[in-house]
Amino acid sequence: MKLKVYADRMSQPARAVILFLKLNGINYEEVRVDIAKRQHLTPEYAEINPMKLLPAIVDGRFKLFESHAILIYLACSFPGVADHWYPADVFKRSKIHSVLD
Ligand SMILES: N[C@@H](CCC(=O)N[C@@H](CS)C(=O)NCC(=O)O)C(=O)O
Repeated sequence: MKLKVYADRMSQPARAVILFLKLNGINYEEVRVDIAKRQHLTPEYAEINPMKLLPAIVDGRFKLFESHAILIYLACSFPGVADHWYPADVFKRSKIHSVLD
């Protein structure tokens, strides 16, 4: 089942997730959720993200929101993502966390 990304490209964190996917050649389906039309406030979207914010992803039965958590999940879950995105080395990884946090 293809990874689904719930996004409105007006959203910077949504764009960050989409850029990461594109740069790493990860196959995904973008589901447009229009903030201006308040589509993120529907009960259907609340099933995806109870916080009713964008972005969010659904990967099979797994749902996740918060862009930094999503980026880390993608870096760790998809083969072929270069180590520099989320390094195994604890010192280098800590530098990534200091930027994300
Ligand atoms: N810390 C969250 C921020 C999510 C967020 O605030 N998204 C905004 C768009 S940039 C949103 O969905 N706003 C809709 C609203 O506030 O009703 C993340 O990085 O995913």
